[in-house]
Amino acid sequence: MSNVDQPFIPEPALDRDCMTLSRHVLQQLHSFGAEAQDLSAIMNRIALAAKLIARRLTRAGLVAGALGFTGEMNVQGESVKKMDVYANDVFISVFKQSGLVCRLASEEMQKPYYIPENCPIGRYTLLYDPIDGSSNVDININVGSIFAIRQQEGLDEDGTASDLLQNNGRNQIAAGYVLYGPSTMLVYSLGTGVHAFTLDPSLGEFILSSENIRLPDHGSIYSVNEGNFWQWEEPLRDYIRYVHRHEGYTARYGGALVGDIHRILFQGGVFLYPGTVKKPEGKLRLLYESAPLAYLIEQAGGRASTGTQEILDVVPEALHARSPLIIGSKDDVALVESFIQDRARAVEERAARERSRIPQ
Ligand code: FBP
Repeated sequence: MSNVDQPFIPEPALDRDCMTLSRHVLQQLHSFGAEAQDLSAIMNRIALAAKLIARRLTRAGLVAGALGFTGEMNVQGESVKKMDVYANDVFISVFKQSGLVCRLASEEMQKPYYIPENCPIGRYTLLYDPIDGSSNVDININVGSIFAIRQQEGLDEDGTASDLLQNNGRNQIAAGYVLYGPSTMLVYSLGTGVHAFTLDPSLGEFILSSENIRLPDHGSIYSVNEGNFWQWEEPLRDYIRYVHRHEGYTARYGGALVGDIHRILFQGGVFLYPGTVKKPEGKLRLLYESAPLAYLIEQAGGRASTGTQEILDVVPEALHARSPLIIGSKDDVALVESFIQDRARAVEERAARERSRIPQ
């Protein structure tokens, strides 16, 4: 009796263990065509970068020169960690000889990096933050990597990446992050839902662990560095006073955006990195921190805002442009925004009253 007569029903564990990232991408795209194969291959290279960085992080305390500062400052004006440089080089190395990604832009590089052998055949740009939460690296607390894939428009011969400054975050064709925590997880979206994979070290493969993740409309968690309280505009202070005075709120802040967003993705709530009086644009970088995470969270039913505009509608003014970020469950983001709108309305009403007092 041949096997065509008996449908092949693999045991559940086997079927699960075969749902690798590259297979899931093809399944999501319902295609084995060239574009789908390219995106599947790109995601597979990002997975390799994540494995290499995870290996380095898990043994960092035993590897000479893995921890500490390089003594350099990066384009953000921040002291560079050795792990930042290692991780940045890993992302470049995994795309060499791929014919996939022509240009890489990262938090650690002033200008984009071009892989000549991939250009112009490689039609994609990778934007990434190689190590998110660098301040956690040397004390063994979780960190992450953040990535977004965009179509490269034009040849960008002058190397200014001007095409990236003409479009908003809705131009991303895929985005995600890697969380280097007790287990290493990769969470991504191609615009068809948000899916999480867990690295199985015994297989060396990222295996699907949660599919079509949806975050609740409201969560009890608020995540913000309250140490900046006196640097914020009044509406944000009003919001924090509100959650301090109301039952049902709990503070969680890990010092690494990826870790805080991962918690909110699974439990709901809101993360805030507002602008300050001195730096109204805030700290976080739009193209490789805020926009990729906004893409994910919107796909999971949440929202991401600057306070007055959807993050995905913001067109960057520069490669390393920053933006205030309020992200998470949609009711909680709306609550924060309401304090900003109330304050703006009060200011406007006061101005109108002033104007009405001036004899015409
Ligand atoms: P890096 O990508 O350079 O680590 O910066 C971003 C970040 O570390 C976020 O991960 C985190 O949410 C935030 O900065 C922490 O900033 P602060 O120490 O000001 O609270």
